[in-house]
Amino acid sequence: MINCYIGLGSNMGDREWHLREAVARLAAIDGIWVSQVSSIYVTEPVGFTEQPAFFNAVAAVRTSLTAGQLLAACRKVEQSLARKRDMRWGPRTLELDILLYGDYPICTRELTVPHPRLPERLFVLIPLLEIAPELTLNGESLEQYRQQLGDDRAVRFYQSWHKQ
Ligand code: GSY
Repeated sequence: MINCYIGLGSNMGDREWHLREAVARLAAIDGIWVSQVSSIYVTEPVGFTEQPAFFNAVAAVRTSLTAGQLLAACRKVEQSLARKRDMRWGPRTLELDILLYGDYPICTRELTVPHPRLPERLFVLIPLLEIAPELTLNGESLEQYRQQLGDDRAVRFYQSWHKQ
């Protein structure tokens, strides 16, 4: 069984519902067990900035799937939620990114893990730190990466995953 982390993002339609439904649909797939989900954060768009704010979260999953099978499962969930994305960096109903697949580095045409932009994205680092503060990447703690990025006002707590 491999411990993995999946980043979730949505900035179209009912953003909270997209994240919650994506986690439920991932959990319904054979070979995927969702063990923890971070809070939901409302985050300013990175890249193309003239688009609505994102909701972001990170899920910890245990899986018996290969990385390729896990990627296919993520794509299936995106498509089942009618993923819309007209521009490469533009708005999307749902994006699922495999951030880490155990300790394994993966570099194929479809998938690079650890996710190459993880260290520079506060909208990933902050929810990931919330559920896995002990993780390191290339010998540096996630907290060190977060501190190097400095100003974190673009990533704000929105709601706990488990609502009271
Ligand atoms: O890579 C995920 C899509 N994405 C996001 C995102 O999820 N959150 C924020 N804040 N900015 C983003 N830019 C892109 S592209």
